[in-house]
Amino acid sequence: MVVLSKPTIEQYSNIRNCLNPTLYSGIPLIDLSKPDSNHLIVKACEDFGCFKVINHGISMESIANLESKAVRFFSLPLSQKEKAGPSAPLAYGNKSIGPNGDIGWVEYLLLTANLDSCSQTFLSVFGENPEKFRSVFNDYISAVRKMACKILELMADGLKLQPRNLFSKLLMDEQSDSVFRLNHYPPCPELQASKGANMIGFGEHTDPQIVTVLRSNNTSGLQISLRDGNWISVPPDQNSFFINVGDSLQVMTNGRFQSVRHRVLTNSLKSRVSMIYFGGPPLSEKIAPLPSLVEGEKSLYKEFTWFDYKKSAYNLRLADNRLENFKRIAAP
Ligand code: GA4
Repeated sequence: MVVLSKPTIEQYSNIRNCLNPTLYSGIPLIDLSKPDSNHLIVKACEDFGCFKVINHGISMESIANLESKAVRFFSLPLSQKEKAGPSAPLAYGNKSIGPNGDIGWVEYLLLTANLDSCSQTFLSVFGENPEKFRSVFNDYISAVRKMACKILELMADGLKLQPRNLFSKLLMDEQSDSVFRLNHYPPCPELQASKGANMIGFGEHTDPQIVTVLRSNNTSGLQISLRDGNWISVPPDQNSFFINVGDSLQVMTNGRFQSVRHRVLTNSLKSRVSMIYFGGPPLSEKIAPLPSLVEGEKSLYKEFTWFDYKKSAYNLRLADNRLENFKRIAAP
């Protein structure tokens, strides 16, 4: 991240005296080892669109190994990080997020979740041992994908859907279009001077995929929007993973689950690093409300392919409500 001069900082959005800056302790915490977790997950997805999980089965070693690779990558000189390239399989970006001009106090690396076909040349941005990075990455991704699939199966159970792998098989598919993102939000010391102001690291949005699995270091910054529209801060938690419903799951559940609006604000003192797995279906997969969840109710969304939805998501700004365009009856 380039250190910005004072005038440049003005291009970043400030949120003054943001509502409820205190950390909110009401986000559902699900113990994956408990037999009633399926019902609790369904309730959390209906009420919040997100929840935290413990007893997730992912080793601290696997998390720490990848986090240290991420921290090391972000500490490299900009010219080295930019070798990652602007698009798949590795896309490094700094300040501008996505193709539509959203700006944030963030730098990131976006990777395809399957690095098997990614050449050593690409991976050499991580240092002299690309194969070591590949193995640390693969360890983490396979553990996180396994957990995401378990959660999706518990959701299917809780919703009484058959077969129970009807969501998880989309992530397990060889063609699954899942992505992984490393985000670094450097501290912004200038913020200390303007008391009560927060700056946007990653603007408000919902995730377009099926499910998101987020892990961050011990620094706050993530906020979610509650059903009443208030923004609340999610406390950092080293024991859990933060899971959120994506737009595609909202559509498949015919709106019973809601994808959660979230954003990240920067800290004036501490650096935040997050590692996020976005579980997505194959590009050709048709996404539509599941007939058993529509029974007796109106189908809220038109059918679309993940390819089309992704394309439209990338054409809209982060804060736009993309799903509106896919509703059967568009909002007046
Ligand atoms: C949000 C979720 C994931 O980070 C992401 C993001 C993507 C990007 O960074 O390129 C998008 C954003 C995300 C949705 C709207 C578009 C696309 C930035 C943006 C402005 C990788 C994804 O799949 O969608």
